[in-house]
This record gives sequence, structure tokens and C-alpha cells, in this order.
Amino acid sequence: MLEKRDFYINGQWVAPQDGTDHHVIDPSTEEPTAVISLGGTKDAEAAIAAAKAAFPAWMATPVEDRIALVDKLIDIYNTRAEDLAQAMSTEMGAPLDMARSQQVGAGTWHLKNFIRAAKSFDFNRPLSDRASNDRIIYEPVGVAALITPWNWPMNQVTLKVGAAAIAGCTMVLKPSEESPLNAIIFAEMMDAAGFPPGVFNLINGDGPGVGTVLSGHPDVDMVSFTGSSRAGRLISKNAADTLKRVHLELGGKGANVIFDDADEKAVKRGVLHMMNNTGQSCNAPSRMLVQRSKYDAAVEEAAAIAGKVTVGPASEEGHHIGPVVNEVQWTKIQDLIQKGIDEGARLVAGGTGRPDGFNKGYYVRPTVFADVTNDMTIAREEIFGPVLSIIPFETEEDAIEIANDTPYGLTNYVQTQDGSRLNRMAQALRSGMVEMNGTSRAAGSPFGGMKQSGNGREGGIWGIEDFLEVKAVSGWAAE
Ligand code: TXE
Repeated sequence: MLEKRDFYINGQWVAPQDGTDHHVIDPSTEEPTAVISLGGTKDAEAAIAAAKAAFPAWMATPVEDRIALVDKLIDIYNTRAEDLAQAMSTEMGAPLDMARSQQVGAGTWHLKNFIRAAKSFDFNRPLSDRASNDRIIYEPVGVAALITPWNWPMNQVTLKVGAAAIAGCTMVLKPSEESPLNAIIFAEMMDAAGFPPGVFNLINGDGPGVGTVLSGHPDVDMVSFTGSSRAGRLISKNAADTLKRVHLELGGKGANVIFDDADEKAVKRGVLHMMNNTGQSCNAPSRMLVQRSKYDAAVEEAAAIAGKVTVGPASEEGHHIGPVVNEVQWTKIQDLIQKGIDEGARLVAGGTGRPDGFNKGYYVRPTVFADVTNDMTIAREEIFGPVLSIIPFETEEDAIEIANDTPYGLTNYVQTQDGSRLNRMAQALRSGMVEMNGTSRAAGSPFGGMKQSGNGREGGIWGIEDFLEVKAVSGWAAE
């Protein structure tokens, strides 16, 4: 079995000081594939101290030089793409083709977008044409703790590390204990790219252990977190004593509003988007709202499409969906499917239990519920599995009310051919992102949520700005 106990601290791989062993389980087989160490307080403090010591020199490094290192990182990242894909497939269950294209591909995309954004960003500029002696200087926040989840592991690591590095922050990355292997490979790349010792540190650990030390530590100036709302609340409370900046990217319960004039592929697109990554995406369109005149046909079509989604081991190539990440998630999803049935939703595809042919592995049946009302548990809770809820609506006003009736506000989707309705909906929906008619977000677009989906934005210039302080200087001397 692979043994990867060491942490990357101050430019070196070091043995844990107070770690405990943790097995990484392959969700396709339920077998352990690697052993890592979950660090303790001493390990976390060593990583924080290294980041703190490295900060002054890294902050003083010209941004062009920081960008050049990220550029070098992209080259190395591309040469190790297959290692990353294999690791993700083993530890979190992304099927190889999907891991290569979407999971690994996201990392290159984000890093390139950061470079493009930073090159045209003026880090030291006059306040305005009328106040040229007043200047705005953007400076790094300081030491950043980066806490990431397992569902899009490299996507989230690159979103945080790339932005922090270009901004001039030093950092301690704590990836999810469910997906540590690709983060260890990433640390090897950071080392190979030649980032100065202490700028980037990696420590494995769990939430109550390393996660708590990082979010509460006085020498950590900022926490950037992606994960559950539950952990986001704990981190915010723990960070309050030191009043550090807390960036949160939490869950979602996206509505996909399909009007009666939607294009003919809208339902299919919505179902497949929901099933992608086995439903484990915070921006999944998990509530499909369909206008009444199209409703019956849409339910029938959605059930047929879900019935054709194939499920299989992550180690196999092809366009199937893999298992969900672990037993806890599998059980949570099963309970929620059962709740949907118990609360009176109409099951039209899938259901509880493993798909036919599997008696092991955390596989879930692609599931569709019709006749869901927005007060049912399956319409309110983030299921994080391949489970779609279809809700009928009558008018545009109804659709807006149902879509916004959720504590979350991450992404909503709209399908209609009517341009003015698209624009009205874009403004009425309370979410950080609204995506129309299957268009995907352009390079450098900010990702993040309103309401209980979190705060701050990741990606592009907005992602970099989240790691920057704004300093106002009055009386800047002309040189
Ligand atoms: O997440 P956790 P879990 C949602 C999704 C899923 C649910 C539970 O609904 O079903 O969360 O997933 C670290 N202090 N999302 O339990 O626990 C943890 O070690 C500091 C949505 O796996 O939030 C890991 O690194 N850190 C989400 C990270 O938080 C703590 C992606 C995520 O784990 C901590 C994942 C603490 N007290 C799950 N407790 C998204 N936004 O995409 C945990 N962690």
C-alpha cells in the first residue's frame, strides 16, 4: 500500500510530529489504497510558522516574478496530469476520462486565468484622475490557510493556491482527508516549480484537528474554505476570536428553470449536468423547475435519460459516473432518497440501494423524483449525489419565488428562448451565478455564492482580490 505520511513544510518533506495514521479508501472497491498521516497541533503550528517567516520576502517579490513561478507550475502540472487523474480516480471516485478532462483540466484553466487577470491588474494606482496624490496599493493579506474538500480537489486547490501565490500571500494548504493524494502530488509540483521555502506548505489533517488549529491561530491572517455549510459555520466561529478574514464557498441547491419555450435539449442537459461527478458539485442544478405545459413530457424524458446513465468503477475509462466518495455520503444519500419517497415525491428513476450488478463500492442509482414540492427535504437539503428533483410551476413569478426559496444562493440556471425574460430572470434570481441556455462560464468569471452559500468569489481577478488588502495612501510624492 502507498505510504505518504510526510508533510511539505518550509520547502522540505518532513515526518509528522504528532500525527496519526489514516487510510485512504478507494470508493469503487471499499479497499484501502494508501496510508497518510493526519497531523496534530505541533505539525500545524510548524507549517504556520514557516508561512509566517516566508511572508515578508514573498510579499516583496515583484508580482511579475510570482506570476512567472505560477506559469512554470502550469508546465509541470501538465506533465503530471495523468498522475493527478489516477490519484483522483482512486481516492474520490472520478472515472478516469472525467478526471482527466474535467477534474485535472480545471486546474490548468484556473491558473491560466489568474495569470491573464493579474497581468492587467494595477496593484499600485491613483485613486482617481482628480486625486492623483491619493493612491491605492493592493497588498497581500498575509498567511492564508486554505482548506479544501474532496469533490473537485484540484479545481479547489488551484483556485486557492494560484490566487494566494499571485497576490503575495504565503499559505498552508489542508486538503480533505478524503482526497489527500492529489494534493501531495501538487506539493511536489510546487517544489519543482521553485517556490521559495515556506511560501507553500501542505499539511494533511482532519477538521477537528488541523482545521481547527488553522482557523483559530493568531498568525493566520485569513482562511479560505470550500466545503459544507456545517464546517463553514464552525470555521467562522473559531476564526472570530482573531477576527481574521474568512472566505467561504459552501453548498448549493440550484434551480434550473425550464420555461415552455426552452430549447429541445434543455431537459437532457439538466439531467446530465445533475449526474456529472455523481452529483457531487455545489453548483449542481438539483431542482429542475418545469413550466406546467411541458411538465409531463419533461418528467418522462428526464426519467428516460437518467435510466440511461451508466454507473461503473472509477478505474475504467468511458462516460459512466463513478461511486460517491465514501460510506458516510452514500448513507446520507440513501436516507435522503428514502425521505423523498416517504414525504410523497414520485420516484420515476433509480431509488435506494446499489445499482444492479454491484454489491460493493459506494455506487448510487441515478435517481429522479417528480411532483416534488419545495418544502420537501429533498428540495431543501443539498443531497450531493445523483438525485434530481422536478418541481412544476405556472408563471415566471412562481418560478422566481420557488427558485429563491432556499437558504442557498450559489448558481441558478434558466432555459428560455425569450431574451427579455432571460435578463429579467438573471436579475431576479438571488445567487452568485446565473447560467442561461447551457452556456458555460467564460474564462476568468467569478465563482461564489450569496446567502448561506458563502461569501467572496474565486477565479479570475476576483479570486486574486480576495487575497488582497486595499491600502489607501494620501500624499503620495511624485518621483
Ligand atoms: O464536508 P466537510 P463533508 C457538502 C455536501 C456534502 C457535505 C458533507 O453537501 O454532502 O458537505 O461533506 C474540513 N474546521 N459539501 O463532511 O466536513 C475537512 O477536513 C476546519 C459541499 O466531507 O465540510 C475538509 O478539508 N476544517 C462542498 C473540508 O472541511 C474542517 C464540498 C470539507 O469537509 C472542519 C464538500 C472544521 N471544523 C462538501 N470540519 C462544496 N462547497 O462544494 C471539516 N473541515
